[in-house]
Formats: sequence, C-alpha cells, structure tokens
Amino acid sequence: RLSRSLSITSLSGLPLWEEESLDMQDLLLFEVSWEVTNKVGGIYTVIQTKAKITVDEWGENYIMMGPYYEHNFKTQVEKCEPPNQAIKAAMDSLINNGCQLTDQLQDKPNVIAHFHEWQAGTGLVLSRSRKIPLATVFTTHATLLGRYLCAGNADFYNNLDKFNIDQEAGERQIYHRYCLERAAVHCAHVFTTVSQITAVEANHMLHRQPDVVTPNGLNIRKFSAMHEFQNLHSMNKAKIQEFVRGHFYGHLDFNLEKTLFFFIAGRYEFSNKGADLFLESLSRLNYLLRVQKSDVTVVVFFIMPAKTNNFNVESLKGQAVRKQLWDTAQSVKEKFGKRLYESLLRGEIPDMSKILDRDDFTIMKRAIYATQRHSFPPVTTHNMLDDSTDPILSNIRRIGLFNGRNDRVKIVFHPEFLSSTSPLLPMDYEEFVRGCHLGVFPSYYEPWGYTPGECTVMGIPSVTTNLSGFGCFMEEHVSDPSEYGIYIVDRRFRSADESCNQLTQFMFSFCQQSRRQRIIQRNRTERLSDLLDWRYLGRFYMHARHLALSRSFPGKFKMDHLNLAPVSLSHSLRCTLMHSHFPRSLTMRT
Ligand code: G6P
Ligand code: 1S3
Repeated sequence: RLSRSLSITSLSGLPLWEEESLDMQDLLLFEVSWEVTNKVGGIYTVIQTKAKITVDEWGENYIMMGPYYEHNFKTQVEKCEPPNQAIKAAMDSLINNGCQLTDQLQDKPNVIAHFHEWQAGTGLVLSRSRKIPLATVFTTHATLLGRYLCAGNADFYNNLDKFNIDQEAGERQIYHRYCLERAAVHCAHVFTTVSQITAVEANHMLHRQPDVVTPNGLNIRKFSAMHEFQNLHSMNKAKIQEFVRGHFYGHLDFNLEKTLFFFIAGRYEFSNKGADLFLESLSRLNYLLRVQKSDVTVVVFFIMPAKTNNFNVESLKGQAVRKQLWDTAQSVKEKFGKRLYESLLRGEIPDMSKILDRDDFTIMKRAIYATQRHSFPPVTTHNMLDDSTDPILSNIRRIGLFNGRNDRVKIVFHPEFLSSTSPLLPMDYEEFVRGCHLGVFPSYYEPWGYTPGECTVMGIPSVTTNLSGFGCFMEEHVSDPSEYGIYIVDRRFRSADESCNQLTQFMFSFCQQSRRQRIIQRNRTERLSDLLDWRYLGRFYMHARHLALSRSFPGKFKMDHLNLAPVSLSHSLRCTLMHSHFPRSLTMRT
C-alpha cells in the first residue's frame, strides 16, 4: 500500500504539498454535520462549497451525512442508489435494525470519519468508545463556551487563561453540550479549528491544541473578463436603487448617483458580530459627512434575522407607491409617444405644451400627491416582535439615526435573510452583495467569518477585524490588505473608542473616493480571490485526513516524518494572543 508522503514548505506560512496520490480504492470518507444540506450558518457554506473539490478527489468514496429534512432533500440533492456494497450493507442495517451498527466495517475498507461541531460529535465519541476502527477528525467552527462568554459581554481575550470553564458552562446551562464537545475533541485522532485565533481559544476552552488549522475556502467563479463582475455590480446596484426609491419615497432629496450602499449581514449576535461598534461608527460618520457638507449619502443595510411577524405596511406601501409612479410614468409616456408619432406622421412638430391634456396632468398630480408622507422612512422593513428591547433598534433610538432629511447616513434594518422572491427587495444574497459598495463586519467573536471573504471573491471591498479568523489570515498572508479593499479594524490593541474612530475613518475615506477609484479598488479586491479558493485551502483538510489515517492505522499509513512540519499556530500569533490587551467594553456616546 502506498503511503502518502507530505512535504511541507512554507509560503508565507501556508504549506505546500508535493502531491502523491493516495490509493483510494479501499478507503471511504464520511463527513458528518448538522449543516449538511441544512443552512443554519457558516458551516453549511463550508460543506457546500468544499463538496466539489472533495468529490474531485474522492469520487464515490465520499459520503456526507446530515439531518433529513424533506424540503432540503427535495431541493438540494438527488436520490441515488448506494455507491458500493459496504454503504448498502450499512444502510440496510440502519433501516432494518434502527440505528445500530453491525460489524460490517471489520474487514471492509478503511474509513475516515470527519465530524463537524458538537452535534455530530456524539457519533465520534460512540465510535471510539465502541472501538470501531475509524480514523476520526473533529472540526470545531467555534467553541460553545467562547461564543456564550463573548455574547455575554465577558472580557474574553484578556481572560482566556483565567476562566473556570466547567463552572462557566454550568452557569450558562450548557454543561451537557460543552461536555459532548470536549469529549469529541479529546476522542478525535485529529482535532482542527478554522483559524488560529480559534485554535488559541480551543486550547483554553477545550484543553486541546488543534493538530491542524483548516481555514475556510470558497468556490471561486472566474470571469473571463474583468468587466463582467463590474457589470454585475452595476446591474445589481440598480435593483437596490429601485428598492431605495420606494423605501424613501417622499424623501428622495438625495442623489442616487452619489449614494453608497454599505451592509452588515449574518447571525444576529449583536456584539459578537460587531453591530454595536458599527452603529456607533455610523453615528460618527453621519456627523462627519454633515459638518463637511458632503453630497454623498450612505444607505446602510442590516441583514440579521430576528423575530418578526412579516413585512410592515409602511415598507410595502413604499414599494407600491414606487410601482404606481412607474406605471403612471409609463402610461403618460405611451400617450405622449402616440400623439407625437401621429403628429409627426402628419408632418407637424406638435405644440409640446398641449400634447398632454388635463386628465394626464391630474393623473400625474395624484401620483405625486401619493408620495407625500408625514413620517420618516422606516428603519425596519418588518414588524419586530421585540421592538422595544431589540438591541439594534434600541441603539438606533439612542444615537438618533431615524432617516431624517438631514442625515447623510440612512438605515434599513431587514431582519430576515434575503430572498429573490421577496415582494420588497427581490434579490438573493449574492446579487445583493454584488450591488453594494462596502460590507462592514467589525466582529468581536468570529472564528472565521465568511462574509468579508464572500465580498472579496465578488470584488466588493469589506471591513473585518483582527479578532476574526479571516482578518488574521489576511494580515498574515497579504502585506497591505487595505490596498486590496480589505480594511482590518484593530480590536486587539486599541480601546473600543479608538476602534470606533478607526472604523469611522475607514468609512469616511471610502465615501471620499471617486467612482473611478472605487472601480479600480474593486478590480484589486477581486484579484485576492485565488487565496480563498478551496483548490488551494482544501489541502489543509487533506492534511488532517492523512494525519488521522497515520494515527489510527499506523501500520498501513505512514507519514514522512522527516518532511512533516505540523500545521500549527504560528508562534508570533500565539505570543500576541497571550501577551496583548484586548479592549472589550464599548463605551457608548450618550
Ligand atoms: C461598474 C460598471 C460601471 C459603473 C460602475 C459604478 O464598474 O462597469 O459602468 O459606472 O460600476 O460604480 P459605483 O462604485 O459608482 O457603483
Ligand atoms: C461559525 O458560524 P458563526 O457565524 O456562528 O462557523 C463559520 C464557518 O466555519 C465561521 O465562519 C464563523 O466565524 C463561525 O461563527
């Protein structure tokens, strides 16, 4: 049997492999996650975007396992026959005997089982305790305790080594889940996290240092010509502009050609995802744009799902009013055109002041009258169930960004993920991102953070932080990320107030760019996308799998120890994390 020798050399800290193909014939790879075909958050994106390169490598020997939801099954996958006897036997056994495992695996192929997160970890713990011969990998995309502590406003990074983790888990009533997570981590032959910052966190919260860091990639779609993705920006921006025309009807005293669209999107974790810092910075940006008498307007979208009972009337009315104006303009245009045409046929240039009659003017006046409103354009597009306590709304009330006429920063809070079938903003997420100018993701707790990466591969600049896996990765591998449209807010070495000013400054400078500068910057941003391609980052997963094989079946699979340099935390990052001060609390302006 061929052992795969890995020779790792470092290119800016990233390993390079000398490929040697592994004999896959007697191998099976299972990947198990609650988010296989089931979109809860970022793990779904990992699994879904990585599928292609894994299938390229493993073909029919790659099997994913996830929860069965009929709708997802019908819309995302195709039913097929089990690809081989071993799988068929396993499935028959499951079907006939409930979820019991038989000894089908004893003389069958060697199996690698890769589990994601604590929900799937149960399978890992059980298979080890029942001594089933599997090579196991466990990946955590965030530690349970880390997420809870941060969301609870703990001064997390300054106290990483001081938490009594058992006690903290108990107090937060997640002890059972935390134990499962910790057991899976310790049972796995190979443990991985999605970034180095989460590796440090895991070391403290789960007491095991990851063997491999497996950064998250994306499926990069390459355009043959640069202008293609720029055209997509233009087309999708036009759709957002249409929405804005409706939403701000009666208050459209700003120039849409000089209006920039910023957005934040993701799981609604107010301070973890940095919505607190963002709102405070927007208030400062509004002030700066006003005192500088800037003619630029910024419309900021918050796309974070919260509890609602559907769209609100005012937002729907906005789109209806816009549609009515459009229909009126079309019908008047048609009449105008017809009369003009008939007049030209008679060889006459018509009297323009008489070409429209009294009825036409009445229709137009009525349409204009309908655009009058006595309230500000709404901040939310939906009826919020927790309106009075919602953190985004409460902070908007505090800073007073109510979409007033004089505000240069306007806010639209869309508390639901986007959909191309929405009656309000009929766009899917990708179209929306392409149409925006800047994504802003100033997270405090973000093991990786797909959102800025997704912006990058679409050529849209974004803001991230040096507390996010993605931000650290970019800082490590790109000499000046801001040159490429990736602005990294320092939330590590600066006070919260300073971070806020830094973010304000990034956004203010962005507002001062000319259209030409923005186009050039988008071209540069898009060029970074190769770095995030699974074709490149997928090798970390390969490495994890090989390590697991060599640890679980040492007689059969050997790693070339001479060449193997473990992919672990870079020393400098570990030192920084250990010895730096991390500002936590954000002192809000009153
Ligand atoms: C793309 C299009 C251009 C358009 C520009 C608008 O680059 O190809 O035709 O002028 O977008 O850029 P802006 O940053 O103003 O939305
Ligand atoms: C997690 O999802 P989240 O947004 O709750 O996993 C993602 C995929 O690895 C990661 O990008 C994100 O930072 C984590 O937080």
